[in-house]
Amino acid sequence: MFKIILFASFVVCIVADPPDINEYHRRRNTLSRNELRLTVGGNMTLSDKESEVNNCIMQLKFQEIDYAFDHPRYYNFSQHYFKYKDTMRKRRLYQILKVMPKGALLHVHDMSLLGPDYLMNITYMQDLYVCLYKETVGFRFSSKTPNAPCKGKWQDISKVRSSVENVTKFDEELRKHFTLVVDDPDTVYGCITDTWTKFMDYFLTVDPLLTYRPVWEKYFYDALMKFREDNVLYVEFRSVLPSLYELDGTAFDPVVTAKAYRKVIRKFVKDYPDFIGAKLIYAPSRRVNRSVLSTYLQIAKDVKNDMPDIFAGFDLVGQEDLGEPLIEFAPQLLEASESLDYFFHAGETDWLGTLTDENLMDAILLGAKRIGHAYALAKHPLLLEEVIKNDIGLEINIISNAVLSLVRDVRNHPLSTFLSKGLPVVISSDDPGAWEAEPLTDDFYVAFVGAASRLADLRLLKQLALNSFTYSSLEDRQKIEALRRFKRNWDSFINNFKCPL
Ligand SMILES: *[C@@H]1O[C@H](CO)[C@@H](O)[C@H](O)[C@H]1NC(C)=O
Ligand SMILES: *[C@@H]1O[C@H](CO)[C@@H](O)[C@H](O)[C@H]1NC(C)=O
Ligand SMILES: *[C@@H]1O[C@H](CO)[C@@H](O)[C@H](O)[C@H]1NC(C)=O
Ligand SMILES: *[C@@H]1O[C@H](CO)[C@@H](O)[C@H](O)[C@H]1NC(C)=O
Ligand SMILES: CC(=O)N[C@H]1CO[C@H](CO)[C@@H](O)[C@@H]1O
Ligand SMILES: [Zn+2]
Repeated sequence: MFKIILFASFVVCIVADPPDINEYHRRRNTLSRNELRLTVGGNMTLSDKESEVNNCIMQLKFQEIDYAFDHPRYYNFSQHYFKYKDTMRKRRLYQILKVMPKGALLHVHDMSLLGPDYLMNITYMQDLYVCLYKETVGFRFSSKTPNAPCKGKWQDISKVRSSVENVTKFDEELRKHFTLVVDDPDTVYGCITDTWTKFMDYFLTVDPLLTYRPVWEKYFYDALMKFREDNVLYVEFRSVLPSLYELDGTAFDPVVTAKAYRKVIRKFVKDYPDFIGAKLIYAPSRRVNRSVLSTYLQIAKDVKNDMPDIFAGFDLVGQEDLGEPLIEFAPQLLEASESLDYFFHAGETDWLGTLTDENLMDAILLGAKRIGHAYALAKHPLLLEEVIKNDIGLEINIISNAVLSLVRDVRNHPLSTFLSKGLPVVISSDDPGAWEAEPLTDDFYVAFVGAASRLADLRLLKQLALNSFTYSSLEDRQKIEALRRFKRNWDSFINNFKCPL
């Protein structure tokens, strides 16, 4: 190992052997293999047929990434999502992910499931009144002029349309209220406040359009249809359970909204027996005080007692930096944790060391089954350990985080780290309708090509789909059935695969 060199002056030196390059390569290979095995899906074995499909997918993925590596100027994922979403959908790899079974969608919100074109169609329904005032627009379905507040005056929208000079132009302006997508996102959305202000305006505008009871039911049915077409098998959606209303002004309480969901889910599963179904996470606003929170918790318990088959659990929503932190409600939430499962939004922030950031700690201590976003988690080594120890699913919504101004270049999204460490990740889409994304394929594509390792392959995609069932709130026997159906769809995807190369 060591040579003793005697010099003429009898000074003794000890010199290390030159390292053996073969040994060096062995160690290097071990490191690289072990690291890959740690990643999500990294320990999975593919069948021969799956390996063939994988070779094709990886050739397409390498083409895209290696081209971008050589031409960073044209790297789409360092642009705003609005700039590349349409060209992305033409990629051959995207088309493959579109037809690939992707499992369950576990994080989406009630009023942003479908896009602006769907909402535009609703504005052509009968009995709809519109309140136009300066830049704002309000809606209300009613059998007579509504008495809801309006700074301008309520008008029958069909009469407005027949009186305007140019209906195309009128509709174009109206449509802008139903989407965050703009041509120049970098100027319009200068900072997170601009984005969230527009996002909140979106919800205020669409709320009265969607909460008309017949529309609410049809909207959800059509959303399930769109999810199914995107090769999603099961959905857990969050709802504020808004009060639904009828043409004569009758308003209902939140339990009626939950019942409407149950009715639609039952009908949809009957019409499409290959679909597993959907469950509700009751997720009202976090911008409330403790007494209002108590009523929310009571509603959650009532809905759970009444409809245990569709009720998954409880969460709070709204811009985390502005709402109340979970610690404000800790005593109440701790008490209710006996009877409710939690799926808290937490750590959807860039502000390390703030109360928002600490929501992660409270979500974990309150026993959350999954965490929504967990964007800030990588910065907390002990919380990371807790997530692994308690096997808490992380609902990652990468496009949402990019659109809502947390990250610009998706290569810098913490999902890269989460995947490398093999954390319990599921991919979801948050509010796909509000930014005109497909229910799940867009997020899968951006995660796979933009955030995951260049080397991550079909095993990652399959593990992500499997994770979506593992971390769902399906009961054990339902999970077994869901996995059986997923396997059937997956095998058929693999067996019918035709490589476009
Ligand atoms: C691979 O990892 C997953 C998730 O960490 C685990 O559930 C599974 O049992 C592992 N599979 C093998 C073959 O080791
Ligand atoms: C809107 O309605 C038209 C006409 O009925 C229909 O063809 C179109 O598919 C609808 N668009 C959406 C997004 O539902
Ligand atoms: C109506 O508005 C649309 C969209 O702004 C425009 O393209 C079209 O030329 C207008 N039509 C007329 C007749 O002015
Ligand atoms: C809590 O908020 C509600 C609704 O804003 C309000 O009516 C109530 O007075 C508040 N309660 C307390 C104790 O501040
Ligand atoms: C690699 C890749 O997908 N590049 C595309 C990025 O977007 C532009 C248009 O904005 C396309 O022309 C490129 O092909
Ligand atoms: Zn969300």
